Amino acid sequence: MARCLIGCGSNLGKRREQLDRAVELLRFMPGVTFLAASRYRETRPVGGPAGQSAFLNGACLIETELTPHAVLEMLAAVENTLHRERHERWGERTIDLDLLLYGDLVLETAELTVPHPRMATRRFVLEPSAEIAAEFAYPPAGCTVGDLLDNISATHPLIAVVGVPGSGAPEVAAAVADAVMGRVIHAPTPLPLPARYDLGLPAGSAATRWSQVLAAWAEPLNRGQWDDDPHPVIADYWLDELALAAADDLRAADLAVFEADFSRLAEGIVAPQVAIMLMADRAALAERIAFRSRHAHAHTNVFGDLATQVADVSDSDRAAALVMFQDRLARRLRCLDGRGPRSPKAVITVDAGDLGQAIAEATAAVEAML
Ligand code: A4P
Ligand code: MG
Repeated sequence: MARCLIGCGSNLGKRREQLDRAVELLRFMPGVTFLAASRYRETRPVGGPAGQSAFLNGACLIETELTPHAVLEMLAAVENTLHRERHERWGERTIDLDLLLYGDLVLETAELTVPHPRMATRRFVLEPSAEIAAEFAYPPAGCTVGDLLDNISATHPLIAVVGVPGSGAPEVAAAVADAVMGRVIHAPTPLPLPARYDLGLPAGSAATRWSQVLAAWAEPLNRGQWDDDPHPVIADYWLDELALAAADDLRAADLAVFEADFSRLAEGIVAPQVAIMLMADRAALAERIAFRSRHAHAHTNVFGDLATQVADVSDSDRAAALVMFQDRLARRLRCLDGRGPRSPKAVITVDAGDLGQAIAEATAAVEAML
């Protein structure tokens, strides 16, 4: 038997009746014990085409012997009974039922991702969920649903847009800040990728360079000078990226010094509640590196975060190195190599292949918090 948390939404037709019907149908499904339903809340539509009507959102808690895929099929059957039609992603719907959590399962298949990949920043999901299941564990962050709601309710949230050079993090951060009336913080210097990634940065004198960059990156995040502007702050970097890159570059003795500096500085800095991880594939990165080198003299800041080129390394090799670093960054962010004290509780992964699409996804994830 597994406990499941289910998110319900409707913004087309008789919203309340449709939600009531969905709850009713779930109550009488074979193999399902119904535990609780939240009240409904009216919420602003997040993402999707402009001009959509407001949603009613709620959540249900059930216990079931069905497998995760069978639960998904059951939800689809209920949606079909209530005339759910699918025209475009995030379009208007009579009913939407999402499997948010299935026990403590973490699963990623083509048809089903559990926990639901966008739930951790969604107030329209977390408020009704916390009402009926605040103690339900959210395994990716080692916390509860109630903690996730508290996390996005921080009075002065910091959102880190995280990506390798060329992923478009500065552009995405600036666009998100614009959309939510937030303040943007750009990395004071580019991420100095280690010499072994062969990106044309000078090797040697490494220890000094890393500690200078660390001081520069920590400065805007210093708790002491963090003003009390209530708007969200969107940074295009995460301090821990630096630790990860430095660990690749420094010799053991220098690394120990750097790590001691890092721990000391990190105590006084603000850690992000939310991270948006931009994932670009090798082809996209290679294309951007080539674009950047052709337009190096033009006044464009598109992908301005790409390190300067060296002639004898091909764009594709550099892109491959960046992809390697990106994978490690994603693992660190998702705590697959252990949770750190500065790890954000909410991590939203966004495909950075199409920058316009990435901006829309990232903006929707942040708007959903507010
Ligand atoms: N799928 C994978 N994992 C799951 C899961 N855990 N639960 C697949 C449910 N479905 C899952 O879903 C698309 C596909 O996701 C399914 O075929 C299933 O195999 P869908 O319901 O057909 O389409 P959708 O809901 O438009 O897509 P998506 O990406 O699930 O949408 P989201 O992210 O759930 O967002 N604003 C407010 N205020 N309230 C809302 O309820 N909902 C959305 C939908 C956007 N904005 C909203 C709301
Ligand atoms: Mg859905």
